[in-house]
Amino acid sequence: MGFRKNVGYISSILIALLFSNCILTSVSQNSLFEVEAKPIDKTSLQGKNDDVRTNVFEMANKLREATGEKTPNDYIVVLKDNNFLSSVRSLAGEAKSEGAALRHIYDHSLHGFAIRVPNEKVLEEIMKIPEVDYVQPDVKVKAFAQNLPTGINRVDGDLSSTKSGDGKGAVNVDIGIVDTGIDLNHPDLNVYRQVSFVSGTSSGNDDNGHGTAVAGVAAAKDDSQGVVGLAPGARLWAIKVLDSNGIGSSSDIIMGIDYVTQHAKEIDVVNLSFGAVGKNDALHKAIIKSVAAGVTYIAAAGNDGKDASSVFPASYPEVIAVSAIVDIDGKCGGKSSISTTVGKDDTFASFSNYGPVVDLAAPGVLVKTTTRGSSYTSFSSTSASTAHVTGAAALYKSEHPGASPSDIRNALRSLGSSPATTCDGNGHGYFTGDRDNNAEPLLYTAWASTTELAIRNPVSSPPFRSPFSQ
Ligand SMILES: [Ca+2]
Ligand SMILES: [Ca+2]
Ligand SMILES: [Ca+2]
Repeated sequence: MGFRKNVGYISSILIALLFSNCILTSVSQNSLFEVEAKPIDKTSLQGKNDDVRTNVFEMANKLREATGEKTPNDYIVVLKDNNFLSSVRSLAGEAKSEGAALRHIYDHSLHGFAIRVPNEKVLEEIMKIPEVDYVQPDVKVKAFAQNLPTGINRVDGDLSSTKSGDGKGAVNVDIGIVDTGIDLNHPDLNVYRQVSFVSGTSSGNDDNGHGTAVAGVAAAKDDSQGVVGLAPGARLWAIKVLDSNGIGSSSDIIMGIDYVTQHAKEIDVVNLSFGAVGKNDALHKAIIKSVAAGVTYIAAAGNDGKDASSVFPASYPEVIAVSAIVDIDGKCGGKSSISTTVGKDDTFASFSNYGPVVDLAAPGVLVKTTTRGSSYTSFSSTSASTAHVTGAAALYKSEHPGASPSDIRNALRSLGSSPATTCDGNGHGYFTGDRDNNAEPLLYTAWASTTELAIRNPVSSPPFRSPFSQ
C-alpha cells in the first residue's frame, strides 16, 4: 500500500491511470517512468481512458447502498471471503493508517470492520484496497417496540390468566437475545452470558426494557413467581446492540451476530426483535454465515401494518419471520368478549406486518412478561410474538439437539395450526383477519408432550399462548 501512499496527492484520475498500468504490467515505478517517456499512442490512451472508467465504475460498485437513517462518516467495510483474521487485522490497520477510526473488527459472521472516517477522501482510499469487497454506510435500526395504547392498558386487569405452572424444571438450551440487553439481576431470568457492543455502555444490562420483555416470553423461569416462558429457565445470552432508546447501528448489530457466530456451538436460537425498511447487505451476509454455522434466527415482521417484504432482517430467507395475532383468553375460537384497539380475540393484530416472507404467526398483544427492575409488565408488538417462536424453537431444539435451522423452521411450520385446523376449544385452532393470501401457520407447541411444560398444562392452557401468570 506504500505505492498508493506515494501518489496520494495526485488527482484520482492519475492514480487510476498509474494504478491500472501497475496492475497491467506488474512492474516497478521505473518502468512506469519509461511508459510516460514514450510518445502518446492514441490507441493506448483510449485503453487507459477505459481503465479509468472501469476503475471509477468499480469504485461506485464498491460503495453499497444501505437504506435507513445513516450515521455520518460511519461505514462497514466488507472484505472478500478469502481474508482471514490476520489479514483482516492488517487491513484494518491499513484503514487506520489512512485516517479511519476503527470501531469493530468482524471475523466470524463476515470478514471486515466498522470504521469512522474524517472525510470522503479517506473512504476513497480504503475502497481502493483490492481486498475490499464493498463498503456500506452504517444505518440506524430500531427495536420493534410499541407503546401500549391506553385502551389496552385499561383492560389489562381483566385479562384471564391461565393455569399456573408446577414451579419446577428448566430447559437445557441457549438463547441469544440480540436486543437492548437483559436485566441481569432479574430473579425470573437465567442470564448466562452478557456482552455489550453499544458505545457508552459496559455490560449487557438492559437500560430500555425491550430485551428483558423479549427474554421473559422466551424463557422466564418456571418457579412459581412472576411469569413463565416457553422454554423456561433456558440459558439467556444478553447481547446488547440497541441503546437505551431501542435504537442501534447496523455495525453494532453485525458485531452482535459476529459474537453469536463465534459461539455458534453453544447458542442454539437467537431472537431479533428489531428491524428497518430497506436493504443491508453486510447484515444479511453476517446472518447467512451464522445460520450456516447452525444458529436458528427468529425475526419480528414489524409493527407498521404493511407487507414485510421490505423489512430486514425479517425478509431474509434464512430467518424465521413472525407476525402477531391478538389472543385474549389463551384459547382459539374468538370467544373472548374483550376487544382491544388492535383487534378482537383471535384475529390478526392490526399493527402486524404481513406478507409472503412471514413464516409463522404467534400471540403478540398484551403479553405478560418480565421488565427492568426485577419487575413485570405487558407488551404488544411483533417483538412479543417473535419471542414466543424463539422460545418454541429453543424447546424444539432441546428435544431434537441435532435439528438444523431449516429443520426447526419446517417443524414449527408443520406443527402449527392452519386455516383448516378445527378449533379444539383450547389452543389448537386458527385466527381470522389475515391481511394477505399467505396463511402462515399459527405457532402451536403442544407437540412437546414429553416436556414438563406440556405435561403441566395438558388441557386447559396450551403452552404456546402468552406467558402465563403464575
Ligand atoms: Ca417465573
Ligand atoms: Ca382467544
Ligand atoms: Ca398472512
